[in-house]
Amino acid sequence: MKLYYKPGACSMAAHIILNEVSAPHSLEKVDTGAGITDAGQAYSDINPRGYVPALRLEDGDVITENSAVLQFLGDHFADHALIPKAGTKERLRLQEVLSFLSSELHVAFSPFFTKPEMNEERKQSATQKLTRKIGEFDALLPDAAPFILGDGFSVADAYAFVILNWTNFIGVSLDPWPKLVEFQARIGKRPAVMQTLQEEGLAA
Ligand SMILES: N[C@@H](CCC(=O)N[C@@H](CS)C(=O)NCC(=O)O)C(=O)O
Repeated sequence: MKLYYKPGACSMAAHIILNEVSAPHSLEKVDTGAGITDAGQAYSDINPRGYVPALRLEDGDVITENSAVLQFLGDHFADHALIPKAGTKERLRLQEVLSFLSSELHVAFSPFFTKPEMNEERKQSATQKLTRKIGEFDALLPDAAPFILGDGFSVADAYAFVILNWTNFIGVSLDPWPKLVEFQARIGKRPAVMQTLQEEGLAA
């Protein structure tokens, strides 16, 4: 498999999962602004929508959209129990969380990356919306279990970790949500996560 990625971007969730399961894989960095991969290929030939992640399978097929990529990896490496079985209520819960992460929490960070020059008023309103979404995610996390779905690490934890890590780049503190601070520390200590941060050039 080959993962098209950008350091620190949402593609890092799939990268974490590939490392969690020790899957043989290669990585190709994408300059999404220029629309070109490290190997000099036009990225629009891989994902016509121009964003990461994209996962190329051994048969040449390409999967895009983080929720789909993560569910594919979870199902493909089913022995690692990183995703509930398809068709179960637990799987539905996982899909609920992935949908919230991609269409609510992830999107709430977008203004900080796409319009970094926004004025103070817009920044305040974007920050308000973002902190509301962070609070909603905090409420989704169980109080007495380490991971989003309970006792087992899942693909949703990897995605949540990556998104919440962006607070470090935009100067928003997670301190008002101690459960999230602990969550980030817990996930950040996983060997696969440390390896991924290292490989993407983001290790502290
Ligand atoms: N709907 C897509 C959104 C993916 C997305 O927003 N990717 C960002 C990085 S997190 C990206 O590649 N943006 C283009 C850029 O940064 O230039 C998904 O869920 O996979």
